[in-house]
Order: sequence, then C-alpha cells, then structure tokens
Amino acid sequence: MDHLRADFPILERKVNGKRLAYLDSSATTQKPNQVIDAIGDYYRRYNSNVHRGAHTLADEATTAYEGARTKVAEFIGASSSDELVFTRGTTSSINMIAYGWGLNRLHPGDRILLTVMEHHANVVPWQLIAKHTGAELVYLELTDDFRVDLSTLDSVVDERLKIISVSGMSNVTGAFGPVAELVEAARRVGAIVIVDAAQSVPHLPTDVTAIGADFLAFSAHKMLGPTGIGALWGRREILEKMEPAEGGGEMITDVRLYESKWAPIPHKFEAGTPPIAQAVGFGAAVDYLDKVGMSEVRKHEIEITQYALDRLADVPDLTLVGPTDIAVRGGTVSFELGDVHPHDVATILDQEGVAVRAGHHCAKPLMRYLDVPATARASFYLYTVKEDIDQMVAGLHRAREIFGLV
Ligand code: C6P
Repeated sequence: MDHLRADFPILERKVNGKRLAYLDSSATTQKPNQVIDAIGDYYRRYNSNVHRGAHTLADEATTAYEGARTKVAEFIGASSSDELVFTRGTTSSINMIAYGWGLNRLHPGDRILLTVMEHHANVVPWQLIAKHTGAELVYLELTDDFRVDLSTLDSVVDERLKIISVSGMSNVTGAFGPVAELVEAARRVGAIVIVDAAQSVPHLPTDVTAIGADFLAFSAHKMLGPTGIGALWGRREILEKMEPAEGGGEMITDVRLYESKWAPIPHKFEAGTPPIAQAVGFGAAVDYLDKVGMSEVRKHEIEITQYALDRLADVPDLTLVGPTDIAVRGGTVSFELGDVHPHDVATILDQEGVAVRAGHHCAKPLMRYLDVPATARASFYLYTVKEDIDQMVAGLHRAREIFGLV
C-alpha cells in the first residue's frame, strides 16, 4: 500500500518541522488527488444545479450526481440505488431515521436498544425521540475485553423492542459491534436494526444484503471523500413507508396549499439543493477504494494495527483501551499513558509531527462506563505505514521523559 501515499498530497507536508504522521483517520481521512481533482473538475467544467435545469450543464451535473449514488450503492452491495439517500453524514442519517421513522411509530413503553459504546450521533437523537414519544432507552453493556456483552440480550428482546441501533465499529475502542446477533434478535420480535457504519464501511468490505439490517448510516469524509455528505441506505419497503424529516424543494411531486405529495425514494428524503460537488467527490472516493479493493484495505489495516498493538505493548505505563484480538477490532487504537493527560500526550506528539486525537471522542457514556476521563487515540487507514507508528512510539517515549515517567 505504500505506493498509494503519492496520491495524497497532504502527506508530503511537514508539521512543526517534522514529517507528518497522520494518525487521525477515524476523525476524518485525507483525500487523494483523484477526489480533489473530481471536485475541482465539477466546479471548473459543469457546476450546475441538479434535477431542475433544461440545459447541458444541468444534465451533466445530474448525471454525475446520480452516477455517484449508483457507485456508493454498489459499493455497499445495495440491490438498487433507490435505496441510497444522500445526507450530510452519519449524524444526519441517524436523525433522519429517528425523526422520520421513530417519531411517527414509537409509543410510550416501546423500547430502543443501544449499546454503551455508541457515538453521541447514535445516542442523542434517540434521547430526543424517547422524550417526544415516551419510548424508553435500553443499553447493552460491555465485557471485560471491550466487546458488547450479549448475556443480557434475551431479557430485552420482547414485543416492546422496536428499534436496535448499534455501531459497526467503536470509534474509541475499535471493537466491532455484534451486528449479526442483533439482527437475529430483532427478527424474533419484528424490530428494525440500524447500523452506525461510520467506522465500519470505510474499513471493511460491506454487503448490506448479507448484513441483513434495515438501515446503514455512514459518512464520505471518513472514506477519502469530502465533508458535508454521507449516506443512508435503507431497505426499500421501509424507506417507502418512512416519513421525510425535512420538507422543501426537490422532494415532492406536487404541492398544494395544504398538502403535498412526496417524490419517490430516495428523492423524498433529499429536500433542497443537495451537496452536488460533494457527491461527485464521494463517487471518486468510492472509485478509488474499489480500485484498491476493500479486502486489501482490511488486510493492510490488520497488519498495521497488529504492528501498532505490538509496539505499544512495549511502551511502559501505556494502557490500551480496547480489545487486543485483531479479529474483533479495527484500526482505531485508544490508550492512556500513565497519569499524563491525553491532551498533553497529543500536544507532545504534535510537536513530533504526529497527529492523534485526544478527548472523549464524542462517546461520553462510554468514557463514563469505562471510568476513564479521556483517551489518546491513533487511527489508521490505507495510507498508514509502519514509519508513522514508529514516529508515534518515539513521541510517546519523549512524553514519558517530559512527564517524569522515566
Ligand atoms: N466520529 C471521530 O473522531 P459525522 O460527524 O456525522 O460524519 O459522524 C458521526 C459519527 C457517528 N458514529 C461514529 C461511530 C463515529 O465515529 C462518528 C464520527 C469522529 O471519532 C468525529 S467525532
């Protein structure tokens, strides 16, 4: 994979006079020239609004926008591009389900099942919907090795359970969510299953048909694409029943003074001018990943993550916050370094050219559950090389010296 780095111009820059070791891909990934150029090309050659104009540029923009939809749908194994809604990202995808489906169907006493490792994007919308509808939130906890504990699952699977929403991969611990088990449980009682795939679609081969869930939410910017766009895949029969959470132009077939008729899916969920340049960039990102092959991406991340876990295991005072078994985790590695505050760790690493994230990672319930105030987090992607890990480990030894751990 090393040869791919030449496609990412930002990786050539220096930070604080040092080679950049970008280890914050779970926050957002870097973008290859192919994506940057596709966006530039759109603005330079065929910038126009979509689905409206009767002119050549509008046709070209519409073809590119809908072409991107087809590419993203195929990338996740959807049987039709109609099932792929463009959104602003994972957060807006989950809110779309919460307000479009949850708000209109949940009643007092109904239950929404989450896990304690969810990102705020998969917690807060459900809290809001629970408040509106009188539904109740129920959580699965974790085992000692940071996996979702399924031992209490049967006790919450009954006719009250209407929605299960689970992360495909934790953005803190790197642990995969038990999606298959939860889909099986949901089927027993007719609940729907949502996968917050923000951290899984970018890193694992994905086939929505095989997964068997009802919705999958993800963001382009975590998979080489631009910010401002993501996707919601939904099962056709559910999308057809779901109410739009936003109204406006583009999403209707008719509007009268007191009522309107919705456009067919997916357009009824895309009110207003969509993120066209971003869709073009998203399509280019998917082309790039398709060319590399998602099995190769996963293979590379297994190798890099195992290398990182091995090297970090040799750093005294370092505690890993996540599973050690590579089979059940991805390339997002959280840790604590003695009692040095993770923000201080990140600041020292930054001085060494190493970009990591520190904090609660928008997963405060998980931090409270694990009883850690914050972690430092290194996260990898297809352009991560062992040299990046070595640079981080050298920086961690420097942090130990500065904070008197040696
Ligand atoms: N996690 C991180 O540094 P948006 O912001 O809508 O593109 O994605 C939200 C989101 C939802 N679920 C999971 C599991 C995520 O990791 C994220 C985004 C980033 O971990 C930014 S907080």
